[in-house]
Amino acid sequence: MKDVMIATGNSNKVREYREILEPLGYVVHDLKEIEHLEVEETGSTFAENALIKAESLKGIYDMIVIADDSGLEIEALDNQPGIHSARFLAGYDYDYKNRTILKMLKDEKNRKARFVCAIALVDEEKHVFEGVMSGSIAYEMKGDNGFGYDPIFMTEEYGLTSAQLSPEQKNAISHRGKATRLLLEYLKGKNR
Ligand code: ITT
Repeated sequence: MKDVMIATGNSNKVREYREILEPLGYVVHDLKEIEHLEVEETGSTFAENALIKAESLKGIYDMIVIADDSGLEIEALDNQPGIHSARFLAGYDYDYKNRTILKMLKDEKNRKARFVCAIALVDEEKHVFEGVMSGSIAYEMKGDNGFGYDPIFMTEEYGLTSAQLSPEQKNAISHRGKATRLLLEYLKGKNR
């Protein structure tokens, strides 16, 4: 049995990783209910920040450590909020954050946006797996599924916001789904 630590304070992420890793025979450990992983994300890319989170725990836990970093890049806003997605308008809820973005883009024709996810795995070796979901910023909020910026993100594949998709539909095209499938391929190769 191989032990894996998931370095995140986000319980949704822990659940998703459990679903993927336990069927492969991994014993999944997490940091329990801490609100936020107390690591300064000082990197300038998603990949750097995912590695910073994973490496911060590698010294403490003698097992494989996995962490990820993700966010929304909006072309007309210089790719912001980007790596600052979790901290953008800190203290406000996502209803307010999403309304604010819609206002910022009120007269903007270029609505191009993308979600990015980088998953870092630190063992004897280090690996980063990246996934991207391309789309655009909608003109109004729609849908109740998902979380975060999903209600304003119009997907290319469905012509619906990612908050209007079922979890399975979103997972099939999402940044996190794509990065996770790359991680899975790597782990399957290792276990062969
Ligand atoms: P940890 O750092 O502890 O893992 P976190 O929730 O802070 O947990 P991130 O630093 O990766 O996670 O922040 C990602 C932010 O990007 C998140 O707060 C959302 O606002 C946004 N985001 C990422 N993926 C998203 C998705 O699939 N749908 C909507 N918003 C998303």
